[in-house]
Amino acid sequence: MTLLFVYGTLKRGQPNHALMLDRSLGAAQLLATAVTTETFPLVIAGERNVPFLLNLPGRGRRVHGELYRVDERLLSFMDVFEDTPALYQRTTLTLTVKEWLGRADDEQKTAAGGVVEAFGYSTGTYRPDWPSLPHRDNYDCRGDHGLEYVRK
Ligand code: PCA
Repeated sequence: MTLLFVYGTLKRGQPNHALMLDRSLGAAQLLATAVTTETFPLVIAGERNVPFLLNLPGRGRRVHGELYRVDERLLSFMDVFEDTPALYQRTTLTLTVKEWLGRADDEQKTAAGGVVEAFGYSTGTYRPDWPSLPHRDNYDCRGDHGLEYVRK
């Protein structure tokens, strides 16, 4: 079992969420809404207005997203889809659970203080001006930023 935190286009209601539900790619189970325990800059950048969590802990804001249990097949697919390691790198993030949505008897639920570690796609391969872009805390492709996501 692997935990994956998503904060961008893979969240519910966002343009790539269908991939999380596509059983031909693997399996994902939504466990909880969660927020990063540390702060990071979450910026919308590049020609396609893509959300990036910059691997600069201590800067930016705590980033809100969703915690999933995924199988190895879906994780392997996502590594390719997210162009890892060129565009993003899959790193371990510490999350604080906000609302538990999974099974009541799930072992993860009892994790101390609702703090769990999960993989997430962050990046250290960003352009020098990206850290000074506006810092978000809850990505929405239709937000008032007006930077609509452009699919590959
Ligand atoms: N997809 C991944 C990283 C950013 C993105 O758009 C996610 O939703 O977490």
